Order: sequence, then C-alpha cells, then structure tokens
Amino acid sequence: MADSPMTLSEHLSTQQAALSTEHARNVAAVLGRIGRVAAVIAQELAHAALRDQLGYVGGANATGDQVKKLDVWGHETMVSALRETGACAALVSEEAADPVEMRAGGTHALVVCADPVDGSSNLDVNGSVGTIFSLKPSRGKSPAGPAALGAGTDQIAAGYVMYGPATTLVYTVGRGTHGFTLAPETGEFLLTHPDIRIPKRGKTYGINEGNVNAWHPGQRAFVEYLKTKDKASGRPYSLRYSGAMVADVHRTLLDGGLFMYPADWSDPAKPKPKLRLLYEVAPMGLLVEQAGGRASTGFERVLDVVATEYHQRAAVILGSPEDVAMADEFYRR
Ligand code: FBP
Repeated sequence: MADSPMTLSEHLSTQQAALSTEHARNVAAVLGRIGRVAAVIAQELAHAALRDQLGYVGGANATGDQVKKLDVWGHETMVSALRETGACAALVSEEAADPVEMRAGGTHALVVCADPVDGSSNLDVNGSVGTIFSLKPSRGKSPAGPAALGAGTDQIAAGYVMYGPATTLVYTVGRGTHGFTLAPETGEFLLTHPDIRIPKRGKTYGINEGNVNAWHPGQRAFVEYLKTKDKASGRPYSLRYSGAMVADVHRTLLDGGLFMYPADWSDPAKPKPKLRLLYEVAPMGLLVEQAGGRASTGFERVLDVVATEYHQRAAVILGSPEDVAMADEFYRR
C-alpha cells in the first residue's frame, strides 16, 4: 500500500535546515497554526450562507475597501490564533490600519503580514477565495510592527491557502514551493504537490481587462501581443481571471502563464497600483520565484521593492519566467 502522504507538520520538520534554528521553531509554530486556522476558515466558508455570514459589515478598511463580515471574522480568527502561538510579535493585516502587537517575546519572534480573506468580491457569489501570509524576523524590535517594513527579500517564509473545490495550502521557507491538500475528515494538510516547478512558458494570462484604458502603453502592447495569433509562439494565450489573486496565482503556478495587476497609469506622473505589497504581492513573489518563476512590477523585481508603509501598493506581473521577461521587455520599449 502506498505510504500515506506527509503531513504539513512532518514536512515543516524536513525544511528546518533552510532556517536558523531559533527561527525554525517559531516558523513551524506559526505555519502549523495557520494550517489549523485554514481548516476552520474552510468550514466557516462552507456554512457562511447558512450562518448569515455573507454580506457587508459597513465601513471601509485601511485601504478603503468595503468590509465583508467574513473579512472581520477572518481577521479576528487569525489574531487570536497567532497570539496563542507565542511565536508572533505582531500582525500586519489588511483589516487593521496599524500592526496588532502581540508582545511575544524574544529576538526570534516573528512578524506576520496577512490578508486573512483574499478575493472578498467572490465571497457572496461562492467563488474561490484565499488567505495570504508572509513571515519576517522581528529582530527583537518593540513595537515589532515596523520590522514588517523593508524589502520582500527579508521574508523568511510565505504562503497562501486557496478555498476552492478543495482547500489547498502552498508555502515556502526559501527551499522550493510545496503544495498540500486539506483532508476534511482529519483537518490535516497532506503533501500533494511537492516542489512545484512553474513551466517556463504558459498558455494563459490573468488580468482585469476592464482597466485596459488605464494601463501603461507597454502593458497594453504586451496584452495585444499575447492575443495575437502566432502558432510558432503558442499564441494567442487564453484569458483566465477569477477575481481572487490566490486562485489566479495558484493556476499560474501549476499551469504556467501570467497573473498581472498593473498600476493605473491614467496620470503617468502618479501611477496607482491596487494590490498591497506586504500581504499580497511580496509573498506571491517569493512563492513564484521559489518555483522557478519571476515576479516583476514591469520595472523591477517585486522582491526588491522596499515597503515604507504597511498598506503600500505595488504593481505585479508574475508567472512563467519567459513570459514575465517578455512583459518587462514591452515595458522597456
Ligand atoms: P481583497 O479581496 O483581499 O481586497 O484582494 C484584492 C483582490 O480581490 C485580489 O484578490 C484580486 O486579484 C483583485 O483584488 C481583483 O480586483 P478587481 O476586482 O479590480 O479585478
């Protein structure tokens, strides 16, 4: 009989070598807890319509988005779970203007940046949603929140959970990108996608084409290029866009191609990106790079962008290395 697949906690222990001993214990504690929170969130999503958990609570979050009941519930569930680990010094969350300090002690406590419920516009229509997270060293700072700022290269771990037909957790500690599937009966995440390698080139692209008139000219020309028929280069690419970054990135990681959310260039002097750097763009950038892909803003590597604000936004073009390289070329023209 085939061996039963490795559990998340077993796999985490095989990844320890990638981390300093002190951080390794805290990373395992935090990632293990996020795995358990994800099983709880999956349950809640499945019952949301039955528990009057759909719809808005009213009011807007730190980045001006209308807040859904499940956004708040997801945030509070994440806060209490991370607090209990004793390994998390602060949480930077999409749903809180300022970092939530947790006074977990020690130089090796971690700062977590998270989007507890990503793709909120899909919640009330039973579409795929997710949770995105990034772990950075707190360096013993107090308050610890400011340790979240800086470049994406400071991340020591990152991941996401996708709540779709199955619940999938994908993470990296800088030693490849690995995928797990939730066994609802046991609440365990089991290794189903070890060492994901993104194809060098893809056949699909994901972008909100409704924004085409606000794109940088290089972005517009690149999407036109993808849509132009040319058998030799496998074009046209097909459009695949779910409205939830986690679902679009997950497809891109497994099948190749691109996910893009470029900035609004209506005023070229002040380009306006949408997605948030610390808890959307940077963690996805690390996961994609660890799977052999690339993540760019169109002008620079996403992981080199330095965050100076907690809810700073950044443009993103990520996916298959040859496709992203082509996009960068169109931006340079
Ligand atoms: P939140 O739902 O967490 O605010 O995330 C933003 C997001 O929903 C991404 O998941 C998604 O890729 C994007 O916004 C969709 O934006 P748009 O509706 O403009 O296409």
